[in-house]
Amino acid sequence: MHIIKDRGFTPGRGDIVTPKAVYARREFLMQAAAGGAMAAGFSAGPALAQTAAPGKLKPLSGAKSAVSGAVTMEKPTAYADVTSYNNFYEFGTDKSDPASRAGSLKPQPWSVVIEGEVKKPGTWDLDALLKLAPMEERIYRMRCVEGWSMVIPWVGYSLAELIKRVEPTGDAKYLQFVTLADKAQMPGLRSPVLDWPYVEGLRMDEAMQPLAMLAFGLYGEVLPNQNGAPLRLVVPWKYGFKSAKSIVRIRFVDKQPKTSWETAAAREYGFYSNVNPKVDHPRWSQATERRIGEDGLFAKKRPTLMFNGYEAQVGQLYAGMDLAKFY
Ligand SMILES: Nc1nc2c(c(=O)[nH]1)N[C@H]1C(S)=C(S)[C@@H](COP(=O)(O)O)O[C@H]1N2
Ligand SMILES: [Mo]
Repeated sequence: MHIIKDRGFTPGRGDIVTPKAVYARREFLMQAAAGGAMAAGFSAGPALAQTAAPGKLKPLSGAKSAVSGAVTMEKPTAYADVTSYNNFYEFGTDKSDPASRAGSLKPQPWSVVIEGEVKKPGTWDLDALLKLAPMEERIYRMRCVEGWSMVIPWVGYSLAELIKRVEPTGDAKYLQFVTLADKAQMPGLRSPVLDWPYVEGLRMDEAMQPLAMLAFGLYGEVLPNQNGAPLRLVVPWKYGFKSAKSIVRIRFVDKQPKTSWETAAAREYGFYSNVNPKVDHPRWSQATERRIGEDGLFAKKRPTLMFNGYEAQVGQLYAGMDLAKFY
């Protein structure tokens, strides 16, 4: 966890538990699948899954994305780890809470309200959102501000697809994402650890960058509740807390919107929250990270990459900005 208000809790190494070794590792089939298709003389077909579906939830497949930087060749983190080591404070602050408690989340029926500075405000049903653009599988590195990382095969499409369809006005400079806050479904709301609902934001040009994604699934299936069903944001060049789960409302606004983590501790969690190994968190270094699944006794830490390795794609968005000031 990041912090617990007023209790001086220091996050970091201590709360990183070793993922249970008993979990079977899922085979990473990308090379095999791609190689096999290539050998058989097929071009990469649209339905060619890059990862094996675990067979737990409704299938949701996506074609390999052509967006620059959208498919890392790094090995995806095991499905068991992706779905059991989570931050989703609406269900509690322990890493295991979302997996054990998010069964009470009802991901359908679901709708998302679009409001503010757009020519086409309105309410989108989940079904309409699922059909809005072709689904893609994108394999992103994800870096939590706490110092751990994963590689996750998401299914979804660029947030820009939705933005274009609702036609932002000239005054739309930022987006605010509002997530579900329902005490009946979310036991963690009883604790005032954050200002509910959990809110996040992006600048318009960040939101339009094709890597910024609306995700509806992972590992070829719909999102497990603990990962933010039925839809969430995924912004791979920013710390994980920007990737808001279980979104119910998107506001187009003219001023930089408030975010839950900035409200909780502005000095520690800025609006931008770009992954940056040179800008330390006030209470710990951000220079290295622990890849979940590699944290055995002799596992080396990995160096954290500028913009989480997406500098070629997103660096220009921040040209001329002092990244120590706009952290
Ligand atoms: N609504 C909501 N979204 C959230 C969070 C949260 O507590 N509530 N935690 C964030 C943090 S800190 C991280 S690291 C990622 C974790 O996503 P994952 O559990 O799917 O890996 O979700 C982010 N999105
Ligand atoms: Mo995080």
